[in-house]
Amino acid sequence: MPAPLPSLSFLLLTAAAVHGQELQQSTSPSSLAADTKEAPAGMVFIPGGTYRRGSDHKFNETQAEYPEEKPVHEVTVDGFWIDATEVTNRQFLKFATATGYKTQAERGWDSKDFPNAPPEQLKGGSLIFKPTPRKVELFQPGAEWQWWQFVRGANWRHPEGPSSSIESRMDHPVVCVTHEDAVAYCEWAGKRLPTEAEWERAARGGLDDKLFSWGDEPKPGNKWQANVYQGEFPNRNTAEDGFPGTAPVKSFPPNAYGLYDMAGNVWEHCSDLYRPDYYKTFVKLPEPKANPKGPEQPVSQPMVQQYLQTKNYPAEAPFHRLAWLWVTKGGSHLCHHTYCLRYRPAARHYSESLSPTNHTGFRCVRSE
Ligand SMILES: [Ca+2]
Repeated sequence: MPAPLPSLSFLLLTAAAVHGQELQQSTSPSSLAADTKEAPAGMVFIPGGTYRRGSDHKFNETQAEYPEEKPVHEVTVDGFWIDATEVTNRQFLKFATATGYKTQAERGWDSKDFPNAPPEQLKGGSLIFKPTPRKVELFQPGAEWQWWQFVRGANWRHPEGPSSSIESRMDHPVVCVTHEDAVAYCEWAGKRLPTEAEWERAARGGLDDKLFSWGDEPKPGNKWQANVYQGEFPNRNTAEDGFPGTAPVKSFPPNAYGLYDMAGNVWEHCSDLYRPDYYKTFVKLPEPKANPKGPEQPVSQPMVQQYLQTKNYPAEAPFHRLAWLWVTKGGSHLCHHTYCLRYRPAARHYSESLSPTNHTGFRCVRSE
């Protein structure tokens, strides 16, 4: 079964009053958008065209399944520019300094959105990975709470909590940022988040039907091609690839388009809403299918859990935007082949803005 992302959706269970309400607008730095008449430095042009999106790869019986990637189908995207690397702490600091922007994890949550939540639960923070002391059963319901903890005061400036710092990690990807935080940065930079279709086009580097962004071999030449997790997840990280956590961007070879860390390191926010059945509905749409922007109706994590069990979504009333699921791509330094073999271009996962994590970041694109 797919490994779920831990969620703070429980906040919403005590906040029925917010259903149907719009999210309070956060500080928008768009008025400070940079003047970018030409493609900025650090971007790579991805040619437009048609490619085969998704994967129907047959994994062995010891591995998880990834039905959300099926069926494989053709998608056409226009050419676009994309950042060669994930947005770094150095870059995000420049944005935050210029605009005064505070991320969701820094601001915390608004009591108007969660009138029944205890004040302590509204303080800002992020989900932080903590290794378990011993081997654990990975796939039982709620198993992920054994290695994810919500830490007050954990945010992009303090990725493991108040006593941690990015001082020695300025070239690492920024983490603990939500979809909205990433959008705010993109607007300031005169860019935008990639669509899921653009992201996979870029990650494949022209290699349709290949398992990884470098080919089908997990470890060609006995060399790790991405910052992922080695050893026994989640209790023993051997960091055989050299990095027990995030790595500085460009620490591993680029793909054929010259893009770094399209596999592993941190999950990357896309502009699409996430639905696990999106590809199944997409292939039934009438032509043309160029430049798809994802499903129109959001789902929440509880809705997805019910869908995975029953193949039907609950008839749920409109729910808070903070619980909308947004697509993330690429996998992270916490992906292990037995549990989350998602450092593949076809892999799909999600974020919700209730749950910033210290293995999720982003990169930006610009239209041609
Ligand atoms: Ca690693």
